[in-house]
Amino acid sequence: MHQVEKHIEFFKETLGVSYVLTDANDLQTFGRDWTTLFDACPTAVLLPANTDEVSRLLKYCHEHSLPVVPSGGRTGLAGGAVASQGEYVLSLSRMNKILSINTKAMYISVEAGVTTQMVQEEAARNGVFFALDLAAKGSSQIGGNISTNAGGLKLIRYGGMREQVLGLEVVLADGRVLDLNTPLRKNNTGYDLKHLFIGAEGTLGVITRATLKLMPQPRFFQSAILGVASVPHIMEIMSLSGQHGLQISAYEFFTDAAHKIVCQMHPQKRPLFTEAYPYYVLLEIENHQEDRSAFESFLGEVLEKGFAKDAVIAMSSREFKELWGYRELITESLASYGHVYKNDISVAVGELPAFLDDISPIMQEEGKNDITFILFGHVGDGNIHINYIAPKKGGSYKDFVIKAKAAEQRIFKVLQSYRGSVSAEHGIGLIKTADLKYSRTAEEIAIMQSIRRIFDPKDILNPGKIFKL
Ligand code: 2HG
Ligand code: ZN
Repeated sequence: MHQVEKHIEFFKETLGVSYVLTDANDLQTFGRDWTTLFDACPTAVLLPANTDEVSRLLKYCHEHSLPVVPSGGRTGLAGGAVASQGEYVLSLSRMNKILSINTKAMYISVEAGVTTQMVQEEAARNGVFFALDLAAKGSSQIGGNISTNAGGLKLIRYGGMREQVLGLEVVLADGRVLDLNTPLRKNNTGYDLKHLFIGAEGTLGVITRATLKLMPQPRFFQSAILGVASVPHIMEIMSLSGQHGLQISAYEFFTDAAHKIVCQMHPQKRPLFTEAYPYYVLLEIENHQEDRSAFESFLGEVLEKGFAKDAVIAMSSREFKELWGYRELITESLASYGHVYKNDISVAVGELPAFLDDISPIMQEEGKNDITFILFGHVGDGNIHINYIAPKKGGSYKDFVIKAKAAEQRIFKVLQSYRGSVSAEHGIGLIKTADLKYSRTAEEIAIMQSIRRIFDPKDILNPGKIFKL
């Protein structure tokens, strides 16, 4: 029997025939994430039902040196879940149970395949709150969120995924199960190994279970979108909110070009203001008590001082959703517009205005090469998404990416001088392996390689992702 057939036979015996997929459509679906740069080419998709099955699969793959791509909701934007080299995709989507929720000790315990939204809804049903919020929450899975240390829309208030994790269960490359899954809030007994797996993009182990923090449910939300003339004004508004004692839970921005494309692709979305402004800021305040006056007096001062030119305030939960739509629809609108290439960078929050000034001549020059730059993102965290776009009729995607990458390298050199990050939240995956050097020193990369060798000496877990061994 051919080697591959022997492996498939073993997987079918272990999981049951229905849970080993080799059909061309399934391979295409499970072999890619939301990036479009790579071809999907896995050998098979494996769908274990529990930790024991994951352990048996990995033990076998380790013994036979078979490459494995751990796979969550595949909403990633860095190619971290792409299987383009005949790998075996290990999808945790059948492991989607909420295991327990404790509203006194404020934690929820789940299997890795539950979606972010399922956790949010289970928390809300129990009168508490799970703080991670992402535009992709309906599909993104907790295991993937942890493996990529997802950031999202409320990081400014609650931190990213790392801050939500209390405990983890992880299956190592050779099948050993590492049980770090306690709800302890404090534990200073040596190295806290769970942190190694958070943001490791599936290269150090496969996360099978997690215990996550819960928070009291905020009851009152207020939000507004402001039309703003300059980036320094965006920063002034943020610091003024602090002076008014407001607890900001989201501070997002987008340029007029982003706004125009959302309105173009979604005709039901009318332009926000009669006049166009260079930037729009979406800010959200969460409160446990209703207090409209503080928000209103803050907005009054923002307008009076000229930091914003105009404001639209959500007066109901329908309007609140409506306002968020202008921000959350950007990624999808760009994808339906044409060719897209993405950056996901950060600098220290206070350095954003200077950084954007420094890269503005690059964007202007490169704009002459038929690239339009769309800026948006989590400005309150210093995390900017730069999307390079062009209409499809202008040429092939491949040629467009070559041009976009040339522009990107110029931007990354400036970023390096700010000691910024080439990936603030999406990760390195396959897309940014050559760019890791802009944000990490040779010593750091060497140490990361040594750690990876300890956990995965045969390099079977997500080989080639983040860096090569
Ligand atoms: C977001 O903030 C996501 O909406 C996607 O991180 C960003 O499309 C992007 O570049
Ligand atoms: Zn983002």
